[in-house]
Amino acid sequence: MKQAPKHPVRLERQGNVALIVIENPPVNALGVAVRRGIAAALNAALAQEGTHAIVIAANGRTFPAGADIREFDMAPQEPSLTQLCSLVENSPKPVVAAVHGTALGGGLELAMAAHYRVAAKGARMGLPEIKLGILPGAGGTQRLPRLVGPELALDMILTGNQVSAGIAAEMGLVDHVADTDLREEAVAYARSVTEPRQTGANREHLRDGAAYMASVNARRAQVKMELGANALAPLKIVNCVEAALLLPLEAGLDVERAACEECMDSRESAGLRHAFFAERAASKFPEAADAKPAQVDRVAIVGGGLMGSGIAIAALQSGFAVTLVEQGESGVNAALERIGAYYERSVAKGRLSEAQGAAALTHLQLTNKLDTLSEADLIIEAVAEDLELKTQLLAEISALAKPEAVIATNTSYLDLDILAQATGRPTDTIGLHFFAPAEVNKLVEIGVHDAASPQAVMTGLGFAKHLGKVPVRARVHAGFGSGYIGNAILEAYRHAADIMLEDGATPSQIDGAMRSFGFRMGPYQVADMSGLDIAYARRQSKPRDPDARYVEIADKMVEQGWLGQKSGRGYYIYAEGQRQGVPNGDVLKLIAEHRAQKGITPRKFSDRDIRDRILLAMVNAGARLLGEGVAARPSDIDVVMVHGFGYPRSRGGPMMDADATTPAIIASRLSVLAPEEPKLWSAAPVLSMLAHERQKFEDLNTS
Ligand code: T1G
Repeated sequence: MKQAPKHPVRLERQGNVALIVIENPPVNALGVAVRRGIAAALNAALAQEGTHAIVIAANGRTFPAGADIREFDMAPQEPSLTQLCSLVENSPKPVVAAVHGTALGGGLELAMAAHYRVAAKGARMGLPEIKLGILPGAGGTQRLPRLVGPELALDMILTGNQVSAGIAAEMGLVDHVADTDLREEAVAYARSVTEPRQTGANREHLRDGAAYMASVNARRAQVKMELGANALAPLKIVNCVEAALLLPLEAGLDVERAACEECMDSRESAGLRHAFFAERAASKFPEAADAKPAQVDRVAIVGGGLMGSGIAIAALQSGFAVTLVEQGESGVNAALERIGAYYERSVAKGRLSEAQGAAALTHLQLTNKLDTLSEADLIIEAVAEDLELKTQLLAEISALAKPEAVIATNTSYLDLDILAQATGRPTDTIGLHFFAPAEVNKLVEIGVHDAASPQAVMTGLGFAKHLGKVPVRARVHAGFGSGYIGNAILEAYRHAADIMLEDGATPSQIDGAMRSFGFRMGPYQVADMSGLDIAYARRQSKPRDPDARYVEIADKMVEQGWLGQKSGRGYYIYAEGQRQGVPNGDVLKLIAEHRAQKGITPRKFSDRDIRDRILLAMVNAGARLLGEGVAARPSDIDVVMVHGFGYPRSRGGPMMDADATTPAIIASRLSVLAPEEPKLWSAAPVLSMLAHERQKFEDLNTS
């Protein structure tokens, strides 16, 4: 992000009202220059003759969207945001905050320290610090309960959810919602008030201490039950809101500051902040940034199965006109049913109104006629992972598509070069690998092959961003082999797990170890959910790697008809309609026989051993992807694994986990494991990655 402008705060005048205007694009983050500017402007306004009141406003798209997250790892600089808020709150003249855009975190805290708040109609407000593993550290936990009461305050702070200007007005967080020009109405409002009104002195919601404490204690119990007794930031938030009742403001602010600092020092917060910036870095494709993306109004999706329908929904929800092509009447009806069910659920859950759902569907054209895609600006092929089927279909699509259309394949494993060549227009062809369910999962891998034009790449990137997705570039080279970033890492993950399974571990032990690491499901639970036959087909479709150890256990299970949830039996046994299974004892017998056939004497693995081996396998695979240029940055790999494969977000991702471990420890651990499976654990890729990263750092420091 660009450095803050030299003077990010201006002082203007409208008669007897002073206007403090913040200008620090892109989101008016409250970095030190902005804080100092506001403090100076406030003091200057108060020193001016005839100042009746002061309005704090911001130019650009939003009132400050928070503290500057990039400052968190630097030494604090005064005035802190807490100090600035106190300065505002103690102003002898009334201060009005003119809120527009998304006033978040420290931005909303600044607004709450003002005496009054006027919001633009479309403004949204929130305290999302919990999403960074911290808590509002500039008075949010002290002032919000004073304005809206403990219940609503805890709801907002523990979820990080935003509220609209209208709701905020109903809650008592906003005094006036502007109908026309925010600035003008804020100035008029400032003229209409005569006295400061300190939020810190507001006792309205603190009078009934017993009711307040009942809310706090109920929420504390709920947090412990849902998130566990070690949920640092959530429990600290509850403590701070409690302090708002029990202590005067200044003492409450001290409790909040200590709690915020403790959370900020946590590994969890470091992981969440890493994830925040990694997602934004991933969507930068410098190698194609100068290209102008094609204008995309109509999207055609060929294939209305689970994936195609999900992509269609995501596109409809983002305002695109959608043509969804499916084979035959039954295919079209099944797709319509899937999409209709999504909108019915959305309306039933209140996510959408009936009218919104109906309006979205008016932009959907469902057909079994392939030639309807001739008007589409972007065409996404989303049929089964079958090379012959896809190459043939892509050729047909290309023949019908208009000359300036961009063609994308949703393949996750097949060779993108071959598919791009099949269209006869490889420069216009890219990969757009969505993750199921595509209407929800935010990850899209943008597959870039040698012949893809920068414009096609930027068109795919723009489309993904317009869908609100997190795009990550995967640069594949001819013959690179299967999968982009995520599936290549996942293969290493599964390979490491299968080796331990063959050498002595059990499926439920490995799953348990990975759940305790923070994954929602372990690898064998995922395999049962996805269907063992899918991976089986893929293994059979490609030649075996002579340099890699091949574990036949999963093949033998499929040959027994144990396919996972779909057959009621896989690594686990599933009661009718149940998705939670119990370990399948027959699998343990199969594994024991398998080991005996291969002359393997089973040995014990600790949970720590299991996690280390799997993490090192993922990091090594990631290092290889970096070395081959498939992934542009280590943090891109983290984004893919967090969004696509359930890697615990609070750890940041496998590459950040590796960063948190010194290279020497990584190398020594790999040297122990390498003899068991060089393909997975040879230290070469990791060491070359670390050397490359160190060189980049040194170059940065010498430039
Ligand atoms: N600090 C620094 N940079 C930020 C930033 C922030 N708070 N918010 C956004 N950016 C950068 C972002 O990295 C990107 O940079 C550019 O702005 C556009 O962002 C004391 C401690 C506001 C909803 O958590 O949720 O206040 O990549 O791509 O999709 O209690 O940004 O262009 O170089 O996300 O339109 C609390 C975080 C902070 C809000 C806009 N605030 N930001 O979304 O744009 S902690 C937040 C967002 C705090 C106090 C505590 C979103 C957005 P670049 P973008 P967007």
